[in-house]
Amino acid sequence: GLSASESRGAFIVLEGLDRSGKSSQCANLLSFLNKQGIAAEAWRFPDRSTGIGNMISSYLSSSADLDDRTVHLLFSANRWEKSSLLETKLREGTTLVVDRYSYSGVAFSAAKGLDFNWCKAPDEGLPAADLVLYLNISPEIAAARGGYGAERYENLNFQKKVANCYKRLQDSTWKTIDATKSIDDVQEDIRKAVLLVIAKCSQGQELHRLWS
Ligand code: ADP
Ligand code: FDM
Ligand code: MG
Repeated sequence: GLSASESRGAFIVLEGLDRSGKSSQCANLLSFLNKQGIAAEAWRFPDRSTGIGNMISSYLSSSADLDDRTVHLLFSANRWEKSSLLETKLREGTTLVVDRYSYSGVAFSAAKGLDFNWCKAPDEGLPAADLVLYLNISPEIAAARGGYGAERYENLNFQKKVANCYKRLQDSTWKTIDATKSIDDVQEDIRKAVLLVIAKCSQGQELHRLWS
């Protein structure tokens, strides 16, 4: 773990329904931070580049079928396999801007009807985000943004269930962002919150673990 006095990068996660704007906002945020001279990297989960990530990708594109619990554990394993690098980066002072994390893991699997606490269990002990930016949008407005792609979970009924499960995960590390504003206005709200948490972490804010 990290001692309380060490300066480190911030662990920032963007969450939200499909088409809430996560990927656009992560890209904008990363270029903003880099222009400010702040060391930062953009990550995303699932990380489809690993062996486990390949299995997940096949599942999401429906070229493979997997049991619900099995795929849940693969998503979790995909975070665990990146966790030591993630912690090293933070310790080296790099801020991580991460597109989805354990919060998606629980919300999407619980939306299928799996038990909420069972869904949380495999991620227990992973580094917890310093800030979860929840891009809040109604499932209907999100769906109207050009329609969904062909991947699993990209339908209105399922997204409504996901939204309800996300609500159950919110705690003091979450900040709800109004994702119905323009891309630039959303980015402005995000930057304010992010600069505050980067300052806190550079002053030695302790890294927490899920699910505390
Ligand atoms: P996500 O990664 O959450 O699925 P994206 O960033 O890929 O979302 O955005 C989904 C679509 O919605 C894209 O076509 C994007 O241009 C559009 N979009 C993103 N943010 C906004 C916004 N604030 N207002 C209108 N359209 C947006
Ligand atoms: N997803 C993502 C999960 O079901 N569990 C997880 O742990 C994570 C990280 O995978 F439908 C789902 C959420 C979404 C899909 O899509 C990934 P994007 O477009 O790569 O974010
Ligand atoms: Mg995306």
